[in-house]
Parts: sequence; structure tokens; C-alpha cells
Amino acid sequence: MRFAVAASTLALAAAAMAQSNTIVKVGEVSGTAMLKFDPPTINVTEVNSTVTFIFDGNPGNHTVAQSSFANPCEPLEGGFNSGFFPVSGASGPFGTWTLTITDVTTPIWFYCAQQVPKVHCTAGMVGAINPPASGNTFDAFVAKASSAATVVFPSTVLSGVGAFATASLATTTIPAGSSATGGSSSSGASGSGASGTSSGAPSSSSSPSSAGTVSASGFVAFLAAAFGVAIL
Ligand SMILES: *[C@@H]1O[C@H](CO)[C@@H](O)[C@H](O)[C@H]1NC(C)=O
Ligand SMILES: *[C@@H]1O[C@H](CO)[C@@H](O)[C@H](O)[C@H]1NC(C)=O
Ligand SMILES: *[C@@H]1O[C@H](CO)[C@@H](O)[C@H](O)[C@H]1NC(C)=O
Ligand SMILES: [Cu+2]
Repeated sequence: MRFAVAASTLALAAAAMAQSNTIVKVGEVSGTAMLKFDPPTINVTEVNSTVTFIFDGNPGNHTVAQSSFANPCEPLEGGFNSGFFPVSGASGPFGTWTLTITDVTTPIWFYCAQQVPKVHCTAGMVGAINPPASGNTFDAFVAKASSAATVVFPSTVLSGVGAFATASLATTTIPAGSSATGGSSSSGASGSGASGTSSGAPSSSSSPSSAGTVSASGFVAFLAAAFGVAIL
């Protein structure tokens, strides 16, 4: 019933907005803990689309930190970083962190900054939003990361280059076995579309614009629809 209500809310919102919500799993592929983002690359075509990272790799303790093609495992100046979210236990708690994409014309590269007990970035825990199909491809980025001489722990920063978050990593309870939704799904970034889900908006530590906060609520509606669960 909750699913049906949320889904119809989304259908209304989708008709009004072209932005997409894409889920990226952090440290988990098909229910198994791995040093990966899943999917590792996504295409975002509409400004103000959102990408939500679900930290549910168990066990896991990862970050999503913006880097550059040139230096895959080092923070980009002015880049975002989610901070670490440790997971230990199949039932969570897990983490969610949502970016709103403001530039869909430039690739956004990111990595996991965890280095304990091993370095995740060089092991392939990197990702990209809108990587080029030729030249500086995602495969080339992974190869560069694998031989990175320097890996840096950045501090937590909500706003990045071409993308920003309005809230810190929030706690949620997503079934550990649920897999990525396989790309994107149209959803509501609109206030009216999200108004049915008053509970669950992640607490916001900084809020550059009210629209960004509304976007976070829209995502909660999306999550509820995608997983049929209550979001904390
Ligand atoms: C998660 O990793 C960070 C960085 O290595 C570390 O400082 C923190 O203590 C870890 N948290 C847990 C609960 O292991
Ligand atoms: C993303 O775009 C690239 C071209 O830049 C394309 O090769 C790839 O298939 C696209 N991926 C998806 C999931 O649409
Ligand atoms: C994106 O959101 C910002 C802030 O709400 C708004 O000013 C801008 O017009 C939006 N752009 C698009 C293409 O929807
Ligand atoms: Cu990691």
C-alpha cells in the first residue's frame, strides 16, 4: 500500500519533471560487499537530477569523494566528499547521501578515500558521472587509479564542482540484499510530489537553497517507492 501510494506520487511528479534519480550502491554489488560503486558509471542528462549513494556494503566503511581524471585518488579542489559511513551488520544501519547535479556537460569523477586496512581507490573503488565515451574514459580512470601513487583522505564537504549535497550522510534501513535499480528512474524533485512523505527527510546541516531541501524529500519518496520500506 505504501508502495502504491508512493508510486502514484512519483508518476505525477515524473509527468511534471524531467530530472532523474539514480541510485548508486557503495561497497556492495548484488548483495555482496565489494570495493566498488554499483553502477560505477552513470549518465545524467538533466540539470538538477539527483544521484543517491546508498552505503550498504556490509562490512564496509567508505566515502564518495570528488577527484579528477588526472589524480583519481586525491580530492578535487572545491570538490565534494561525503565522509565515512561505517556499516557492520546485515540489517544496518546504512547510509544515504544525495547529490544534485548542476553540470551535466563535464565529467564528475569520484573515489572512495578509505585506506584501512587497504587502499580502496587503487583497488578500483572509483566512479564517474557522465564519463566520456572516448579519450578520458572510465576504464582509463580505473587504470590510472590502480597505479595512483598518492591517496588522500579529504575532509567532509557537501558542495562540489558540478554537484552539491544539501545534507550530510543520513542513516537509513535498506535491506542489505537489494540491488541497484539498474540505472535511473524518473522521479519528483518537486515539492508537491514529495509532500506526502514528511518523515524521513535527512537532517540538513547546511541548506544553500530551499529547492535543494525539497529535492532531498523527493528522493525519500523515490527510495520508499524503490524499496517499499520506511525510510528513517
Ligand atoms: C571508518 O574509517 C575511517 C577512516 O579510516 C576511520 O577513521 C573510522 O574510525 C572508521 N570507522 C569505523 C567504525 O571503523
Ligand atoms: C552513457 O553514455 C555513453 C556515451 O557517453 C554510452 O556509451 C553508454 O552506453 C551510456 N550508458 C547508459 C547506461 O546509458
Ligand atoms: C535547477 O534548480 C535551481 C535551483 O532551484 C533552479 O534555479 C534552476 O532553474 C533549475 N534548473 C533546471 C534546468 O531545472
Ligand atoms: Cu571504500
